[in-house]
Amino acid sequence: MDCFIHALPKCEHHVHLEGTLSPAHRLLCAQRNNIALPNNISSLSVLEKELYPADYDYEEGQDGSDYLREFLANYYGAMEVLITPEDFRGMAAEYIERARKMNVRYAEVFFDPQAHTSRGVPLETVMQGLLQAREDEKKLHEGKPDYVRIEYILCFLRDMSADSAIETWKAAVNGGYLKDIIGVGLDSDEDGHPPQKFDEVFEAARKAGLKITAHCDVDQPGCHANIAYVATKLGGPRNHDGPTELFLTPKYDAGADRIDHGLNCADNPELLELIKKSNLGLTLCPMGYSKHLGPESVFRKLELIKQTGIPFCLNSDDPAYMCRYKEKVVIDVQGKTGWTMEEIAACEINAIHMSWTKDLEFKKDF
Ligand code: ES4
Ligand code: ZN
Repeated sequence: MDCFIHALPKCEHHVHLEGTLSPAHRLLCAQRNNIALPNNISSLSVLEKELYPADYDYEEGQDGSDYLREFLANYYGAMEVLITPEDFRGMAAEYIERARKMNVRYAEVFFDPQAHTSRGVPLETVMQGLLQAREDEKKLHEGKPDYVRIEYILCFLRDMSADSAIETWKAAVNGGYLKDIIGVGLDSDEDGHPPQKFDEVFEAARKAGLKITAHCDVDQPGCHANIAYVATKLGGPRNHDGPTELFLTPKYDAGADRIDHGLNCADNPELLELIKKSNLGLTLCPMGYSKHLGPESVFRKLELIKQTGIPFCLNSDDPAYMCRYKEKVVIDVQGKTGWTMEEIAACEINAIHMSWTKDLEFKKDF
């Protein structure tokens, strides 16, 4: 089974590029930029042990109330070493290399510009690095069987202001970067920051022809209402870009084009019905929730969603922190569920249908 999962051509639609910042690259950037790591750590093994605890114990559920906030503090803290285009390029290149080794053939990757602009790192620096990594991959591998196609999704940080999101959007427009991204997303701390707060910026993105998605995290207050809003309203009226039988096309009266996470819809039959009617897919990250929700609850919800026929795919979220890149996520989900090869392959077929690229050629690789 593990060999089958390894060889299976895979897609990933829910991975935060900054969540792939490895201890090794973090140390390299810290040294290059003369930035001291917490506790003046200067050895890779100590950094791994102290700041990337491998205690991601999926067997034991634990109180998750502060889980996300604690995780986000680590996640944003680690980014202080990312200063130059080369730092961003290296981070993206490392993810692409890992994707290649796992037979991930296509990924739509989130990035968080405000996590950098708020530290004084301009959007141009971030984009230069990300785009260079993608260019390098194209130059060296396009046309070969191990080519990793990458699209970028620009995320707004929901715990920053709506004005800051608009400012970020304008910087992307003025920098000429809309052609370089496939969509926009919404991440960070959901508590007290419902999607409605970002109506204006999502409507602008939809009018510009970009795809739209938003995190509806797990066990966040208001998550059911947020899922309903994202599924029906986010972004305003949809562009009629025409259904094809090759891609999952949300209904024209749906809101977003996908939902990130959304696992808790399993607790609400009306919400399940709504998502099914809207023809939306969920980008689930089951191994990422197991730590705080407990595997029993996560896999019960996952099986329930599967039974409804709502399309979903399996993703890593923040693999450097959650100790599992895509291949290991699929292996562990299979281990927990006992799904057959056909059922595992069906998740990857869903992922193809849920993908946003207009490049139909990539389907040939699958
Ligand atoms: C995230 Cl797990 C999670 N939730 C919300 N926002 C995020 N950004 C990166 N990882
Ligand atoms: Zn996420």
